[in-house]
Amino acid sequence: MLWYLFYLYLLLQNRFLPMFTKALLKIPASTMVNGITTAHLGPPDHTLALSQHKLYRRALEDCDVSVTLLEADEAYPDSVFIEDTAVVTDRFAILTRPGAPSRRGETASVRKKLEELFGQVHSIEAPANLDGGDVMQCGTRFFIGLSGRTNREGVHQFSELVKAYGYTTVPVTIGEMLHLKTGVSYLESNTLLMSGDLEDHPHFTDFHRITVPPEETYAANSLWINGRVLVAEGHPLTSGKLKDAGYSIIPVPMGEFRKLDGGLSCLSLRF
Ligand code: CIR
Repeated sequence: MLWYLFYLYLLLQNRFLPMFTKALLKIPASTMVNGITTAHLGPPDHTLALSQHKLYRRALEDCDVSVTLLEADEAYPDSVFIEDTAVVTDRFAILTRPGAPSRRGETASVRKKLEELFGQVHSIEAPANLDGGDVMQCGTRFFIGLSGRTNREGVHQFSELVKAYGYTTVPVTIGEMLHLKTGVSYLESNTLLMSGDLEDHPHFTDFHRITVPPEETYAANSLWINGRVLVAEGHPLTSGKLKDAGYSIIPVPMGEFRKLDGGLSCLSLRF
């Protein structure tokens, strides 16, 4: 009897997992060498970035996601990090107002594509700032990092927009990190992958938490897609922990994007 209930629980849990069918990516611009960075890892190599981007795209396709590629936006060195320009679900699209002034114009080409796909597109307006990298969706709840890029007005405008669709929001004050998702990723099934400094954050204690070791904090930004997890290549301890927890892993080389503080999730919008 107990086994039957457990089996039913697993079936129901899988039944309610989201299915991502589409993703938007933007080709890295050759101007990416001038992107914003605090990493001290040297300038990225554009040619290598292009090939890493292709592998990222292939990893998404291997997870049954149909990828649309937007043209490189040479006027915007950081434009490959498309996640920061919008928050998209299967029901709605919200164009952000990126916190870094040099990135604000990146939204124009994304708006065009989202309007084609969704018809209506909402947007965050000044004086609000909000970066998609600060927005972590967990079912019908959005955790939103209050960071150097996302301000309280951004959280407020976003909350009002999503309320109309039945979603709630939880603002999260983060420390020195660039974005909330720099340090934490939702792996569905009430499970978070996170860096040690967020582990005891009061907002996250109800989740099952998998922590990345201190020498692999970059891997805290990983990406759950349709039952598999994309993890930045070169993080064996994190990959091992995820495998032990039952996840199937796809390693993706991220070296050139890391040089610009970019994590795995920031290279795509998924819905
Ligand atoms: C920036 O500083 O805006 C870019 N160089 C990196 C953005 C990374 N975005 C993300 O992780 N969501």
